[in-house]
Amino acid sequence: MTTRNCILIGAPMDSGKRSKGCLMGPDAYRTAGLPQALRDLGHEVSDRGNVAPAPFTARPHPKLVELEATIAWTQSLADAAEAAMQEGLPIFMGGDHALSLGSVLGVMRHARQAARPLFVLWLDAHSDFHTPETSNSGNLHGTPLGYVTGRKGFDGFPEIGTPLPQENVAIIGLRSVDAAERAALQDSAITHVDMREIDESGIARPLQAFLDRVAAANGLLHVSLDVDFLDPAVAPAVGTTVPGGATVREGHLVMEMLHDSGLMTSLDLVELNPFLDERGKTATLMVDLAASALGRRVFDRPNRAY
Ligand code: HAR
Ligand code: MN
Ligand code: MN
Ligand code: MN
Repeated sequence: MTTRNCILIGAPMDSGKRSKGCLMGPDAYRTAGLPQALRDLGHEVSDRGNVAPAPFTARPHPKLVELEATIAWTQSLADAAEAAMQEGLPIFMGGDHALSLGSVLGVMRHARQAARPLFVLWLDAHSDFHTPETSNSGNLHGTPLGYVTGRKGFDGFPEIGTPLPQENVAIIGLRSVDAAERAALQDSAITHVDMREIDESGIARPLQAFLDRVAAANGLLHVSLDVDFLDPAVAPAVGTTVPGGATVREGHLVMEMLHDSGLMTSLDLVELNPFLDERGKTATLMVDLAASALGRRVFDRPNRAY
């Protein structure tokens, strides 16, 4: 198996939504044994500690939650992502999904320098394709795919340069999409796979089709894993639970296929809210999923009682 240089970056970002607790995520992943799980697979692992936001001044906004803090995190995380991509495989331990505003931006900058196309796999119940204008909630964790694909309205955020092409994005696991997002998604070239399609045809087929496109383009692949991709019965530690999500095995199969493809070059683990967990079961499952993405085979898994 190829040894990877895994760079763990804590992103205790909690500004992407009103309800708090994701700031405890990085330490929950450490406590659940993420660094050792990856070392046990033979990888180099360096935990770089936690990133902090760039300096900012908070101002009240009529709709958007913690806009300035979110912009400040986007700045610092984009820099951290861009730097880590030079050295190895960054794994962002979130933190809410707004952290992907920065992680994906930094990876985009790296891909541009490396002259490689970037692809993004978004594993989520939600499409996170809002703009600050279309968002009803004002929660910016619902916007990162809108931002990186170049939708308008991200005033004050770092310039993204050439947007990520819609064709290079696949969202898998959908079951909660707001009306404005649905309209924009249907008009887009983003691949979007909902739970009904997964129920009917399985998760492997659309994933493999996307991975084949990444491979054919010699692309980099950023994977963003939202806890709520998983069914809340097995992954309760998330503020935005939606019933009817991916099973434990569907989650592992995605990760195992990612490993076999050899294509993944960066990973976000987002939306874990340890305050809502049950005896660490969600943190443990997320660590196991990350281990599968880095080569742990189902045959070799430790015995877990989820
Ligand atoms: N679409 C809803 C909103 O914009 C919920 C967004 C939830 N997003 C999270 N989870 N990152 O994906 O408020
Ligand atoms: Mn999300
Ligand atoms: Mn979600
Ligand atoms: Mn469509």
